[in-house]
Amino acid sequence: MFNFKNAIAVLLITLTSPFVVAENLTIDDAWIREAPPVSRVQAAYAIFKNDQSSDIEIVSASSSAFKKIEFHKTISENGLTKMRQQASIAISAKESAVLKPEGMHMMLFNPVTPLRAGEKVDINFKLSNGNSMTSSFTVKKVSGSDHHQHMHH
Ligand SMILES: [Cu+2]
Repeated sequence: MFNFKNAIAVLLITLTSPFVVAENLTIDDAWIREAPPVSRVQAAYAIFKNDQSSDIEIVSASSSAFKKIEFHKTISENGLTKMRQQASIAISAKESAVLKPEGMHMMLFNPVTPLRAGEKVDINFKLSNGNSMTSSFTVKKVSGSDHHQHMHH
């Protein structure tokens, strides 16, 4: 017998959104910069939007496609551009944390296989409250110089 209630439940599960929501955190515009096959490090960016009335802290990130993921901040010091590792990404209540080139970013170390533009990679985030969430990142080719190529030796 056709069960209308179950049919709606299945439909809702099937309708996946382009971004992932956990609690009141939204991850949007998630992408990884395509790197040359010889590269052992590449950068990832995303917009983390906190819609709740309390702060959210992302304490770690991991992916089966990379050996290690770190949070970095690009800073200018004595005229030199440097990267500093950050312990976490903090997103204030009702605010967004924007990870973008030349700013906060994720550093992805030692890809298991070279990733080409158009491929998708899941990255899992652990929050300070013990919860975690996963978001799909799309590899994109970006023309122009990539300072990461000579920053991590
Ligand atoms: Cu970096």
